[in-house]
Order: sequence, then structure tokens, then C-alpha cells
Amino acid sequence: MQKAMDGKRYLHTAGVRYTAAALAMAHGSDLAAAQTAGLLHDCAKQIPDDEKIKLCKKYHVDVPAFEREHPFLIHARLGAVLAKEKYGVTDPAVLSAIRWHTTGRAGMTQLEQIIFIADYIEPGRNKVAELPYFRRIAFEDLDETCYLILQNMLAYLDSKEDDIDETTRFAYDYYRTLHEKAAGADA
Ligand code: DGI
Ligand code: FE
Ligand code: FE
Repeated sequence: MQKAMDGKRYLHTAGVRYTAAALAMAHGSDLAAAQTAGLLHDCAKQIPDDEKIKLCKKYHVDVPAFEREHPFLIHARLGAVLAKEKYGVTDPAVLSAIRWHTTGRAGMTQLEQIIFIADYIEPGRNKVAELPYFRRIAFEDLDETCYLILQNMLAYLDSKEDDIDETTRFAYDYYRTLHEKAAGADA
């Protein structure tokens, strides 16, 4: 992995790997799977966009129109394929955690949530003001943390007037509903 990346990206990758391991400990998830997914989640990130499209063709991976227009998003689905084909990962739970790490999705598995969250809160991240709170709550409540991160992500994309993938939108709606149900149960 170190060879496929520049130093900054590798530092991020190492951060996601150990943050994912810590979250797996806190939530009783498979430690080895969390670390493998953390290590490989951005394995397709530094491939040039035209090469990404070519590799998707080679491995018969469909690239939806939205991702053709926003090619950085392709690294998630392509990463899952390369994790299998190039790095020899066979565990479907690991592959799907890589697949959904950028947009999230409605009804994520525990490992998908752990990688989605670890990617956002690893120690190298510093651009989001609410990170100290997200980091604490991540060790207590994965659903609530996904809700908070997706809310933050959508607000950020809105502020930049960036387009939003329907997967990200559906993911947010799903975790907002869980959040509202939990809030209702507390009342
Ligand atoms: O690969 P990383 O930089 O470590 O992180 P990532 O794979 O989570 O990608 C992060 C970016 O993805 C973040 O700036 C928000 C963006 N993103 C997530 N969902 C959407 C999106 N960007 C657009 N335009 N639309 C989305 O729906
Ligand atoms: Fe990524
Ligand atoms: Fe990442």
C-alpha cells in the first residue's frame, strides 16, 4: 500500500487503519477485518481518472453517470475490486466496507459504518469543527455518528454547491430516521 500512495495519503491510510481497529474494539467487531478494510479503503484513490475508468472496464465494473461526472467517487467501487483482484482480499464484509466508504449507504453493516466513520475522524483530519465531538460519540453510538457525519457532509457539499449522489442522500435520510426514532424513545 505504501508503494501505491504518496506519504500524505499513506499517513491518512494508517490513521484510518488504527482508528478502525479502535472502533472495532469498542463495538465488538472483527479487528482483523477492520484493519484490512482500513488499510485498503483508498487503494484506488491515486490512480488517474482515465486509468480508473479503464480499470473499471477491465473488471466489468459499472460506472454510473454521476460518478463519470464526479470521478473521484469511483475510487470506492474500484477500490473494492482491486482489494480483491490485486491484494487478494476475499472477505465480502471487508470488500463492501471499502465499496461504501465514501458515500456511505442506507443500512450499513457494522464494518461499513466503522470504515465510513474512521475515514472521517482519523487523527490526520482537521477541517471539521465538530470533530472532537464526533470522535467521542463514535466510540458510543455508530448510528448516531453516521447521522452526524452525513449531515455535516451534506451541509458542506451544499455550501460548495456541489452535486450530491443519491446514495449519500439516501444514507442521510436513513440515519436521520434512526436518530429521530431514538430521540422519540428518549422523550
Ligand atoms: O478518499 P478520502 O479523501 O479519504 O475520503 P472519501 O473517500 O470519504 O471522500 C471524501 C469526499 O467525498 C468528501 O469531500 C465528500 C465527498 N462526497 C461524499 N459523498 C458525495 C461526495 N461528493 C459529492 N460531490 N457528492 C456526494 O454525494
Ligand atoms: Fe476514500
Ligand atoms: Fe480515506
